[in-house]
Amino acid sequence: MKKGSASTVVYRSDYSPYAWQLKHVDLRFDISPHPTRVSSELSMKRQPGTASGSDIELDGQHMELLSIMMDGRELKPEQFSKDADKLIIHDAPDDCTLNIEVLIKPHENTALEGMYPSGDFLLTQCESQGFRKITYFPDRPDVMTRFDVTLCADRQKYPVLLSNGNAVDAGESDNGRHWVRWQDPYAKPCYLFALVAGDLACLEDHFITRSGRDVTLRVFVEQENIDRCDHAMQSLIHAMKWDQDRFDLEYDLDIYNIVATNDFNMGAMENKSLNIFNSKYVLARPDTATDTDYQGIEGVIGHEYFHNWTGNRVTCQDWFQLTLKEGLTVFRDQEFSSDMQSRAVKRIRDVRDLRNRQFPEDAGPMSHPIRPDKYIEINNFYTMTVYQKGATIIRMYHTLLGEAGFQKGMKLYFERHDGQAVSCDDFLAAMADANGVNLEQFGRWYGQSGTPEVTAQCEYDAAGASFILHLSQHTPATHDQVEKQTLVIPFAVGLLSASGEEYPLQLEGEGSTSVTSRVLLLKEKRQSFTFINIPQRPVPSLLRDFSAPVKLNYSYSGDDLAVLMAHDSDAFQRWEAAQLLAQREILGNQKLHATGSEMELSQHLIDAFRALLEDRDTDPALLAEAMMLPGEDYLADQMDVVDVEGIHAARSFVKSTLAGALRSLIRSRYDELNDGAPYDKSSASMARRSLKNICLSYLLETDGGARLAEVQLDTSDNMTDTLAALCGLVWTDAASAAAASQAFGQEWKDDPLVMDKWFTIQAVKPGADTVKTVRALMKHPAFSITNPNKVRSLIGAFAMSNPTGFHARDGAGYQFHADQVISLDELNPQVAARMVAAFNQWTRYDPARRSKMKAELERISAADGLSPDVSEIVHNALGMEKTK
Ligand code: 7MF
Ligand code: ZN
Repeated sequence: MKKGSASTVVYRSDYSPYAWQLKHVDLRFDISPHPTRVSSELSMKRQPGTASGSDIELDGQHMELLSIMMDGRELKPEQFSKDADKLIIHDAPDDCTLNIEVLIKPHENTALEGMYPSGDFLLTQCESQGFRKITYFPDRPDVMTRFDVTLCADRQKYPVLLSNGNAVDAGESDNGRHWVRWQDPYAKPCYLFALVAGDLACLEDHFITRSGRDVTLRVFVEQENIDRCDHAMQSLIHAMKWDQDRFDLEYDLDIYNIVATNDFNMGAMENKSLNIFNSKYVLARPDTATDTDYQGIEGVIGHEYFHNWTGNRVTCQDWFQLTLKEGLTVFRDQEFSSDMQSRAVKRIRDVRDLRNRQFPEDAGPMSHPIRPDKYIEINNFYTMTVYQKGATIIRMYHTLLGEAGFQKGMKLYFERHDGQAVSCDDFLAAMADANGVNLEQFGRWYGQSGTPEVTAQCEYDAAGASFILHLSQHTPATHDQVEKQTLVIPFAVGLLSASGEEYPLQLEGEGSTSVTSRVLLLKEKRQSFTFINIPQRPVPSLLRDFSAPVKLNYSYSGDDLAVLMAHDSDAFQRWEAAQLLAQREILGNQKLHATGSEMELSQHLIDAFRALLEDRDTDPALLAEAMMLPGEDYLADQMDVVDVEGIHAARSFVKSTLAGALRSLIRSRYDELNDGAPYDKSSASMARRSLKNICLSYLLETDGGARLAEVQLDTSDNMTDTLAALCGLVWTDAASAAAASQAFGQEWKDDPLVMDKWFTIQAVKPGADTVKTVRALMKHPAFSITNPNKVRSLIGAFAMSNPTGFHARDGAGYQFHADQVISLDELNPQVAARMVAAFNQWTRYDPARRSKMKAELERISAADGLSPDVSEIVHNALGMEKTK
């Protein structure tokens, strides 16, 4: 389905309120696959004080208009005008009622936006601008109204009929049809509307809120999945309790429904009281879902639940303010997961994600501030920047104001804005006013793109027992913005003695203190901080807990890193030191590889890893994170011109050399963790599995490793251990790999989520040949180009997570990928736009690869009827050349 409409740029500065108030809307859906009839009644009132002109502008696309009435009279052709995107009603009275009837065709909808089928049921996805494909409506988040919805469908085919709010009435109609009437008492923007119709099974439970409200909780899934809903339900109950305990926020309706679908463009959607989820984030059973899946479900269920206050009760004035709800809700789901699991491990994973994915985005052609100033296709701005960098900016408020101050700000935010559509400025004002502080300079984080660099220099005065920390900041120019301002950067530090004790941090001019970790505020271009009563030259522990989303320039000595790794009281910092050590080792070897010299491993890293393997006190999940070498993409990001093969070779060399040097220690840790205890999903067990499987991945680099993996595969009672063993065999090209993979594929051929894993394992196998495997797998019966999960797990995984495959020298990976983007764009522009972003870093490669990628971008750009989604990304990517 092509969008067809011309690309136009939308600017944040052009915002103006809608001229009409929508007092109420009544919708009726006569549901059948081809087509569905949608009847709406809109009660409109002109906003007092708006400019004259009495046209009513409604958005609408891809639908057949059957009739329009105003105040009970059919409109004559001259009373309205209509084009591909809009319906304009002329000369409307100040108070009027519109009745509109349209036909839509859910079964022709492959874009999965608006109303569409999944399996045998029908559902909707409206954020951000999908409602305009359902009926003519002011499709903008600042138009909030109460919805009454009647769904009418065949009882046999669609026994379950769901929408937002409360089911208030139901009955039978002719021809075996039935109807259900839903009423949502809260005004909401139309992007939060949803309906679901089908033959779904449900798991039910209850949650009694703090004030005694008995909420019915239901998880709806296709019949065969009913035994995979328990973890989602438990996660929902935990989320509801957590939001009361930590944020003082309670649920506000008597029903909370969750529906799982295999066909979804993204993770999940927070529609009021009717969340819709990608089945990946609902369905779990020990034999089908990994520990990462279980944690992902908890996080996403939490995220959508938390939106009920941060997003639904208080929503966004316009889509430029997306980070208002998303950055804040990601911060809330991160805190939820931290409180439920291990805080340090969660922090490490979030920071790794930000560095691996958001930093490159911000240095590339799609660079934008967390609150963008313009867009062509808003769907392209659901980005790592808006979500993940947005969450770090909320985290910085928290760091600056403390938990109590932050909660005071949240309370004022809800007092002022409940029921409103507001802006990021309103959030900042609530935080500032509640705490009596000025956050004006801090507000620059909303408008400035790019990753700031902070440079640290240390000076120790032995005679004066003082230590001076010189900090300076600089934000490099980005593709979208050249001039950069000075930011407020909360910079957390500690100072350690050579034997690992932490010194009290007393700044010059202050009284004595026992505090050993503190947050310095870097507000100027450069600032110096003098610490006194420091008896020996200390090892600085800088940017503790990653207190700001910046790149730190500081050259730690190898000895400093060893001290931090062994002793820092901040677990995040111990991990960071291990990563820096490993990164140096790998990048050093990449240089040797590039000059044709023999690669070598220093004793430093071997000693560091030995210490990890002998550590019996630290959380095994943290040890596992520390043993995980930096990824090839992150390493690539540290180089001016990416050396694809060199990075792969150096990283493999470091891994296998470590494995060889420490083999017996790794083996004994593996054996100790591989204790045959039956599976359980406690965090302690997940932690042990993660360390066990990291050990296995090292052992697979040594003789006999494959045998261990084969035994683990045979005896495993859970998907985490199974997948770790299978991945290990496939990626190391073990003799048994092909048979093991074939057996797995056969066993799970009818299970879409497990088959996604199977596609990914094969798609990310390193090497220039993998493109052939991927091409062949596209013909597998379990693959489907119209299913976003399949596209992501095969094509996406290959292009984004297989550097030696995608960047194969002959350009076969690029060509394959461009072909897929072009055919996908005709079906699902949103997913195609996500895929084409694999080319965004093209200018960072050698000339031969650059010109091949550029040629593919140009080929895509020239394709017929390209969607605005793909065209915006490609256009920006090609524009990158000028700035290089
Ligand atoms: C956790 O934000 C973090 C982010 C929009 C769709 C879900 O609730 C959402 C929706 C996109 C990208 C990431 C996420 C979501 C969307 C997401 C989900 C869980 N409002 Br697009
Ligand atoms: Zn969200």
